[in-house]
Amino acid sequence: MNSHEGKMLIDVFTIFPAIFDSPLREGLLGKAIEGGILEVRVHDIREHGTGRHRQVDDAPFGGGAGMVMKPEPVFESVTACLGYGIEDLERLREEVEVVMLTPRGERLTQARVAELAALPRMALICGRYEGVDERVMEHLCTSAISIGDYVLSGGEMAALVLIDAVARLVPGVVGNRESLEEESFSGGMLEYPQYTRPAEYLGWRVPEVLLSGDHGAVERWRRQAALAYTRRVRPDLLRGSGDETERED
Ligand code: 6GU
Repeated sequence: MNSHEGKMLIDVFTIFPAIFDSPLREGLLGKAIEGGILEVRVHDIREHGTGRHRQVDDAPFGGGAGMVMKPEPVFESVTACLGYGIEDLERLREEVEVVMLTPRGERLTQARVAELAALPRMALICGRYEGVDERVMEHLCTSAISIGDYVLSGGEMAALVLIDAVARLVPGVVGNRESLEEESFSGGMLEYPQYTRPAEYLGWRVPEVLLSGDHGAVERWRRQAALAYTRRVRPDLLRGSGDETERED
């Protein structure tokens, strides 16, 4: 699954670096970073803003609402931080996956997450939702990703979603490999319901079969429960023979 034997390096480019502080310290991501399996470097695009005011955005050519992210701070921040010359964009793009987080991108799937997890490094550019000068997309990025059909105020939360999903697939980050193999989407179905102690709470008993110790019966019950649940909540996944995310039903 993973060709780089361990460590993954992610460079994030944003005008709001503080958003990343606590999500990268807590839980699974915090552990992965502490353990040296994952390294995330967060860069403030404003350090490469233009003029006395370190300007990072400007009004759109042709008019319209909102502001557009200027190209120079993004190009300069990414090339400088990754150690490439501004004349070396072709080599940069060959050597690093440079992802723009934008609602205009391709919708993220678990299959795409697995592809990214196999790379040794990637750079994530967090756009602001009003837009980023298209020359960044055309000449600096290698792909554009959206996390779903709704609009966020910026790409930062989406970048965190992507980092979390990718990090879990890097070997050594999630302890139990089995839990990765069984989970939702790897099998094209949603997960079966889980229960733990107490066996009865406020009069609600957990399904008896789960207490039976009959592993075959438990297995069959789970498969059936997953199927029934998926049919009700995400029937599109069952009709699937390819990219379920293309569907709008
Ligand atoms: Cl990646 N960015 C923004 N601003 N909104 C989004 C998104 C990304 N994905 C879904 N909505």
